[in-house]
Amino acid sequence: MFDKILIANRGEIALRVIRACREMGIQSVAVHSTADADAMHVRMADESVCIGPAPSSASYLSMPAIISACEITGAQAIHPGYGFLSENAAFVQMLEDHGITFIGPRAEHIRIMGDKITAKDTMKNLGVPCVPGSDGGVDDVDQARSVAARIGYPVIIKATAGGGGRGMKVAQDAKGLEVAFRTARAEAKAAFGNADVYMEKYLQRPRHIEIQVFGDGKGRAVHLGERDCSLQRRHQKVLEEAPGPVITTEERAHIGKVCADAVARIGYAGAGTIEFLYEDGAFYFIEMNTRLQVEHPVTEAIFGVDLVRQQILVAAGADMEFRQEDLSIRGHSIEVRINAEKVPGFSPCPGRITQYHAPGGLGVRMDSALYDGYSIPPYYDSLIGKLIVHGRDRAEALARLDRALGELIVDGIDTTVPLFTALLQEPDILAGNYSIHWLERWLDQKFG
Ligand code: MV4
Repeated sequence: MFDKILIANRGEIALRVIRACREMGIQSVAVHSTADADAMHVRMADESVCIGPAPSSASYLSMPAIISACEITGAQAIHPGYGFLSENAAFVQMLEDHGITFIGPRAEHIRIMGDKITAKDTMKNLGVPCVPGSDGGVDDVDQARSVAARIGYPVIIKATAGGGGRGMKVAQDAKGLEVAFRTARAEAKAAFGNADVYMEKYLQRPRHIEIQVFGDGKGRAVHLGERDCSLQRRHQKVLEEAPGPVITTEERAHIGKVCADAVARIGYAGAGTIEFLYEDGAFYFIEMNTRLQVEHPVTEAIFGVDLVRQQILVAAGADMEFRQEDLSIRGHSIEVRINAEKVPGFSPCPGRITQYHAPGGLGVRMDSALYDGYSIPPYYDSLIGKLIVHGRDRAEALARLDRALGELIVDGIDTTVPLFTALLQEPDILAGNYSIHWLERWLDQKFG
C-alpha cells in the first residue's frame, strides 16, 4: 500500500480523497494555486505544496508542477479527483515514465473513451446497446444524407473530440441537415482542433441514466447500479439520484451486467461511469467517463461502499473489497449541487462566506470545503458543496432533503439553494417524472 498520496485537485473532492487516505493510514499531500493558499484542502492535508498562480492552466493543470510536487514530497501516487487532469491520457503516460502511480484507469482506456467514435465502436463490439447511427465518422454531406435516410430524422451530429454536450447539432429534417453538418464540423474544429463528427438518431425525450462500474484491472469488474442525472441545465447536472425513479430491478440487473462484463473484458481499472440515454424502456450508450464523478456519493449511500477507498486499493494492486454478489441496494439517495451562483440566471457569485452551517443528522452528508470567513476565489468551478441525503425510500430521502436544506446556512453569497427549495414543491419532481429537458422548460416557464 502507498505511504503517501498527492491529490491533484481542490475543493470538496480533494477533502473527499484526503478523508479516505486518513482512514487508510496514508499520508496526504495537497497541491494548491496561490489563490487557494487559505483553502480547506490545504489545511486538511498532512502536507501542501504551492504549484503555481491562480489560473488552472498554470497550477491544477500544470503537469510538470504536479510531478515536481510528487518528487519533493515523496508521494507515490496521484489521485486526480474529477475535472482537471483526471481524464488526460498524456498525464497518465507521463506519470508512468516518472514511476508515479495514477489512481485511475490505464492511459489506453482514457484515450479510447476520450474519442467518442472509438468509444462507441468499442462498446458496441463489447455488446453494449448504442444509439443507432453512423458506425464511425461522417466525412461529407452526402454520407450524412445516406445515414439519415437509414436511421430517420431527427438526427444529431456530434464531435468525436467533444463529450458532455459540447459540439452537438440537431437536424429536424433533410432541409436542416447540410447546415447542421457544416456547423458541427466547423465548431468541432474551432473548439477541439478536430473536425471529425459522427451521427445518431436524435432521441426526443430521454432520461440520462448512468451506470457505475468498477474494475480491478485484472479482468474482474462489478456494477453499482444506476444514477438518474436527467435534471440538468446547459449540460451541468443540478440534482442526481440513485436508484433511478423509473428503472426496474430487472433492467438494472441486465444493463448492469452488460456494463460490468464489458469493462471486465478490457481489463479496466478503477471507477468508471457508462452513460446512457433511456427512452421507452431501452438503454442507448452515449459516452463513458473514466473518472470518479461528482455524483458518486449517491451510489456510495445506497450500496454502503467507499468508492475512493476501492480506487486506492486497486491502484495499489490489491483487490476491491466486494464481488457482485456482495452488493445490494438499501434505500434511496439524492444529491443536490450547491453552486455559488445566482438563480435564475446562474451567473457565478464568488465572494466571502460570512456564515456557514452544514446540515447534519441521520441520512445527511454534506461534502464541502467551505468554512466561516472563507473567500471563494473567482477562478474555478462554482460548485461549493454537495448535499447528499439517504432514506429508506424516495419519499424519506425527499423529506430529509427538505429538512437538510432548511438547516443549511451559506451567508454572504448567492447559492443554488433556493432552486432546490422550489423544486421540492413541484409534483413532477416529487413523482420522479422528468426527462433531460424538464429543468430548462421549467426555468423558462417560471422565469421566462
Ligand atoms: C443525445 C441526445 C439525444 N439523442 N444523443 C448531451 C450530452 C452528451 N453527453 C450527449 N447529449 C445528448 N445526446 C442523441 N442521440 C440528447 C443529449 C442531451 C442531453 C443528454 C444528457 C443529459 C442532458 C442533455 C441535454 C441536452 C441534450
